[in-house]
Amino acid sequence: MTAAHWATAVIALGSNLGDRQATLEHAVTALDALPDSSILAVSSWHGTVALTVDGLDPERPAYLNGVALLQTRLDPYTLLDAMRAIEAANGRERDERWGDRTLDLDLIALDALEIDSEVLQVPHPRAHERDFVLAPWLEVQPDAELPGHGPIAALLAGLRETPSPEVAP
Ligand code: A4P
Ligand code: MG
Repeated sequence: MTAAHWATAVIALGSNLGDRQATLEHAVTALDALPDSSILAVSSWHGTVALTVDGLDPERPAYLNGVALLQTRLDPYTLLDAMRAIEAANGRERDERWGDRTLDLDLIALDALEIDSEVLQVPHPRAHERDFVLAPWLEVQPDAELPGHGPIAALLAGLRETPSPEVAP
């Protein structure tokens, strides 16, 4: 379904299996090809240590993470379905929570919209505490605010008082 107004979706991309950069670039191309949608900006790819339910785990394959801004008229649920289809087309299998994956696409924010339903929470409930989301987002939208949490520059600065390791891409 198409909403009446254009909005800017902040989409976080992550991969820690296979040819990570090629997968992320395919995903950006696929997002740009969605109906009523076009990519406005894409961050660089950041090498990051895998965060698991037990904490940061340097023994797991490292991630490449980035953020894309997508101008879209799709409603949030249609966009989520499309993102899940792109994950599936790129070999995503779901088993373990926060497990290794070829592609993860998370909807971080959609303008100032707030949604808290069973299948979709926007803003993404863990984005404010994630260096691997905030750092690439800051590159493409330095003045951005995360609804409910404030400017992302301040959130990232706060996290970096207790730094998490980055690894080479
Ligand atoms: N869902 C609800 N809200 C959203 C949203 N805003 N965006 C639902 C996307 N999905 C949303 O996600 C589980 C369910 O969340 C979906 O069915 C959707 O309806 P999933 O992608 O199947 O599973 P997941 O990604 O394993 O779970 P989750 O809880 O979304 O994980 P996160 O929080 O995305 O974390 N370490 C590094 N270094 N880099 C990473 O990118 N990513 C994760 C995944 C863990 N560790 C990481 C990274
Ligand atoms: Mg996810």
